[in-house]
Amino acid sequence: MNSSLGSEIDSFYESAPPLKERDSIMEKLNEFVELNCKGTKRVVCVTSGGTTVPLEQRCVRYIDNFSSGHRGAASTEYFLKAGYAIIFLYRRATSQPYCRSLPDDPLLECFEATDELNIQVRQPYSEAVKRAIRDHHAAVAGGFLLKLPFTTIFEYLQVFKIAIPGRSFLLLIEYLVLYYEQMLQMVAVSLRSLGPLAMFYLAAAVSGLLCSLEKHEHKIQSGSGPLDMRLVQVPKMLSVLRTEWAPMAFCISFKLETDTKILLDKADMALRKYKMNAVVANELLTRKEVVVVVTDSEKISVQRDKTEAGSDVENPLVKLLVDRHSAFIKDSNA
Ligand code: PAZ
Repeated sequence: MNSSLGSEIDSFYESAPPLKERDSIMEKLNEFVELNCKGTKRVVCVTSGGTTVPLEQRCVRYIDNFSSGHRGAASTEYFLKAGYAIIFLYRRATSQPYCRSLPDDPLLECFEATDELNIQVRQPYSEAVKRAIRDHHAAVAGGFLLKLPFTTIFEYLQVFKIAIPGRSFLLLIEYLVLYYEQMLQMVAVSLRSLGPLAMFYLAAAVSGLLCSLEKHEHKIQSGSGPLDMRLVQVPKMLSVLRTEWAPMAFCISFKLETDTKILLDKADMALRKYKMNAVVANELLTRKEVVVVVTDSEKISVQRDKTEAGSDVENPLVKLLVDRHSAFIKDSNA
């Protein structure tokens, strides 16, 4: 990592508010790692939803992002089906695995009281609710699905930094590395050997811009005339992920554009710049129908199967990436 990027990242983490619930997140991660990071079990970290950018330190208002979290939630289900253990790093109140077929407005629509004590699922929803409960509980109770929520860009990057399985994944908070190595020696060994078995599937729409917080501690007053706001760039963590945190993992990032003319070029640039194994290119309006997987030698168009009711593009996308991950693991072990 070049030193100017290093100091940018240092000052980013220094200016970030401390992550709440760090200890309980660490505890959950430790349990997950102990259970899953052994043998040939594959682990994928799926990021999902958009990050917010607070405008004030004591935040009343924030800039948000359109992402619904559908991509991350649907993909998580398919990765679980393919035998992966998942760290699902998601924006609070966005789509959740196994809940996509349930109404969210309001969820109570699904239920009715039969008498004072009993509640039952209404007929039209009964199959969907049963399936959602069964599959979700099996994944969580089996320890294959660890859900970690975030809202702000700060939380996202801090949890992300902790969540990354890799020997040198914590650049800045060394005590956490020590914590891992001392407390869970077995986990550290298995993390080291996890290498290519780990995948990163970075579907979250992470804000690239950040409000310079030193300016506004308190609520911005709307009566004080037009507001000049300075948005600074968030340091690009993708290159650090690739070079420092998880150099041996299989890394997939996403590129969203609204202008189709620049989409593939931008995906190509990201692929090379951040040394990703693949970049999934998608356009805002058609993102649920088609994506293009860009690798160093191919551009593969992946489409939703329109002949199948309820189908989605994440199903063939995850199948393709699981195949590519298998080939990557084979090559890395050769
Ligand atoms: O969350 P969603 O299903 O509504 O949308 C998915 C997506 C468009 C956010 C994702 O596919 C993506 O492109 N994420 C990266 C966005 C970016 O920062 O370019």
